[in-house]
Amino acid sequence: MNNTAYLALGGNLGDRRHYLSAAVLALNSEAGLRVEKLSSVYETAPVGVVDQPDFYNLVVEVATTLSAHELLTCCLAIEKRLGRVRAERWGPRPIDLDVLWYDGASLHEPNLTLPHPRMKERAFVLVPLAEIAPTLLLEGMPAEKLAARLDQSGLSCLGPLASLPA
Ligand code: GSY
Repeated sequence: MNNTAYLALGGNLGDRRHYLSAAVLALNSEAGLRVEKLSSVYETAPVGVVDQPDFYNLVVEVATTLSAHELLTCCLAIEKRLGRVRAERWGPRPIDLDVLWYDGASLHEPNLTLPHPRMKERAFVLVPLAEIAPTLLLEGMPAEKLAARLDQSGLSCLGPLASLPA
């Protein structure tokens, strides 16, 4: 598997732990994709539309032979399989999988911008990312430095996914 990518997972409807576990399992079952690292799970206050339930968020590192577009297609298919209906853009959802970073690629296409255009402002993405990839450079700055600059008051670290009660 010759490419490394980082994906952000999150959801705030239904059994949030279950949806994260199911998404990680689904990713690992894809041909040409292996989950290499998993951050802790963070319970996070909603950003954007604030009048919705708190999210569970985590970030995974994957090794893959898929292209960035194939990886996006795979993420969208997993969301759909797990019951996500894309209704309100910033609204509540059982599970969301975003491609954050793919082998340092810089892409500006209608359905895929890489690195993810909003990741640097989002503590719910950068804090778990910095946990598993502290030295990853985003526009020349290590993820851990960028994360340290963000307001983390809406985040609470719950520990590893496997240790959360079912
Ligand atoms: O972009 C991902 C969906 N999303 C989230 C999220 O995953 N976590 C938090 N805390 N707020 C969010 N707002 C949106 S939209």
